[in-house]
Amino acid sequence: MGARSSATRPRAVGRAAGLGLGGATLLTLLTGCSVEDWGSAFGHFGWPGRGISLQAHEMYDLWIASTIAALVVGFGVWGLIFWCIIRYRKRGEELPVQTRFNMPMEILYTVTPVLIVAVLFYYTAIVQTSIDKLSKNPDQVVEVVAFKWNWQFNYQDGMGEDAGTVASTVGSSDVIPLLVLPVGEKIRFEETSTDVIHSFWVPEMLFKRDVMPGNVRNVFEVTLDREGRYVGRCAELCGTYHAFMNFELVVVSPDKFDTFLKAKVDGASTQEAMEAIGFTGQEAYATTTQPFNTRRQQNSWNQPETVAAGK
Ligand SMILES: [Cu+2]
Repeated sequence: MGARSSATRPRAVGRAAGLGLGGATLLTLLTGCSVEDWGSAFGHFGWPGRGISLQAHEMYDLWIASTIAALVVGFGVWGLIFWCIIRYRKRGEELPVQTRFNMPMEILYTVTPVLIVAVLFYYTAIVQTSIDKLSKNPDQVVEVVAFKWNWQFNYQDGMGEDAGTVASTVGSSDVIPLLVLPVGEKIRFEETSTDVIHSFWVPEMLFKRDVMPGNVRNVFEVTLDREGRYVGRCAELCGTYHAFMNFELVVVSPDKFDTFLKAKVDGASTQEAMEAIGFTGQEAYATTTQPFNTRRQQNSWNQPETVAAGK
């Protein structure tokens, strides 16, 4: 009697744990806890939040949901490992019953991983297709030109290499370039590099894409949905001043954007155009690029002192 009850106890514990886990999952589904609630409870699992574009939200949901699914599977596996270690620990010199080729078990642990991979693949393919989708009529086309070691942003009047440039912003050794864009509009980015491979990266967009030299033109579209100012960086090690290759994305209302672009078209500098939409003084310059800035003369270790002093 005693032996029997000690054998059933671990099984009951395992069953209760399984029920608890399933119950907790069901409860969160029924109480309507969103993926974002889960994400913020765990510090977004390393990402800087839910992002600032419709595309970012899709990637965020996929990332958080698959991480949680991985953790659930992980805890299940760890639970089984520890349960086996304790339940079947060595108790004497007698060799336990040797079993092998348990067909249901073999099938179970072949089918389960295949199912998990298939589900992950399915959702990844859906999100990836959506992120890469290009529309026929984007609201705004920006040509991103990367070079050693800065950025130029050309506002285009059409798509493709033959389109004309309406206005452009370029960074220098002293001024960090600003990329001003409207909220809620479909923006098409067309990337090209004049020298080596760079990578356009706005961490808050949860997205980066390589900028290739030559005739490879990477194109993607983004609809921004949160106004604000966000740091942008080069994410491809491209040479000596790679770390200083920063820019700032300024997301404003469509009205402000139109005013900005009109000022640029009329010949204003980027800073003057920023003042025209209410960003005066220091706000007309990049504010988010710390701890790195592009004032190379002051930060560089291999410049003559005269250069290091300023001009
Ligand atoms: Cu670069």
